[in-house]
Amino acid sequence: LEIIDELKQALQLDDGQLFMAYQPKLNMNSGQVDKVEALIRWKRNNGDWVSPELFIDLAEQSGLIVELTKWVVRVVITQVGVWLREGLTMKAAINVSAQDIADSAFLPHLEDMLAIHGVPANLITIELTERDMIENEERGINALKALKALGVMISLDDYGVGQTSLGRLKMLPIDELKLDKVFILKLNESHQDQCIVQSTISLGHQLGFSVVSEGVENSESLTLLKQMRCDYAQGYHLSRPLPAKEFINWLGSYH
Ligand code: G
Ligand code: G
Ligand code: MN
Ligand code: NA
Repeated sequence: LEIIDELKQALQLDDGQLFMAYQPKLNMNSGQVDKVEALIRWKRNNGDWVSPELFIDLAEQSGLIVELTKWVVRVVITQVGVWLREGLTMKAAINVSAQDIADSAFLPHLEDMLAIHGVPANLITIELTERDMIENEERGINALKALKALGVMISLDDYGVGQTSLGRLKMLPIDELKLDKVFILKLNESHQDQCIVQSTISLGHQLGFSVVSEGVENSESLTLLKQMRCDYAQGYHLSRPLPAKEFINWLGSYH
């Protein structure tokens, strides 16, 4: 079987081969982990792992991404609802593609899931890369505005490595800039990265955006980001993406 057919089958079976991992995002203003990024994982029944880089790309090429993202939205909102009823208010960010935003069924599905699981829209962030935001401009921007009107937050993922001009940046209906990890991985060692990150945080704040750094791998970088007034930090220094139960264990021992 082709990988893409196996993926389709895994989605239909929903037998645990596909699951979501949750990576903590530290709110640097409060010092609390109040948010996660949800990242899909696939462990085939034969024990092999398939990289999301590979199968997300294949899913985008084949159009299966629309169905996959619907599954992701359902699973993540269900989880956030379960946590809420257990007394834990945890925000979650979901990665989506240009095709999802263009799909007229995406917003109603999201709205349904929020209603069914009693999850306030402001607990959910939609992450889109620059490339995904730029695809089908006008229509995409209108769809993002409709999502924003629902109350979900919009984040521009992998910021700084794509083609978003500053002129476009001010036009996009976003709430958050997520600095690409290439600027963060060696932040502690690189004067240039420090200049870029500090400037982007200032720019983001002056445009009214929250700024997130991903790829924080050491405590020196975390300290620098705090000094630079970055709003959220995410990376292996805090935790790798973890299955829900492991994330909750991690959270219990984090302080
Ligand atoms: O998680 P890493 O965890 O290796 O993810 C690799 C790539 O796959 C990243 O670019 C990430 O945005 C993307 N990705 C991970 N999970 C999802 C998902 O649920 N949906 C989409 N569209 N992309 C995802
Ligand atoms: O959606 P996005 O492309 O931003 O996905 C984030 C990717 O970065 C995922 O593949 C995730 O597993 C990975 N990641 C998260 N934290 C770190 C980190 O500290 N270092 C590195 N190298 N990768 C990270
Ligand atoms: Mn992301
Ligand atoms: Na990304």
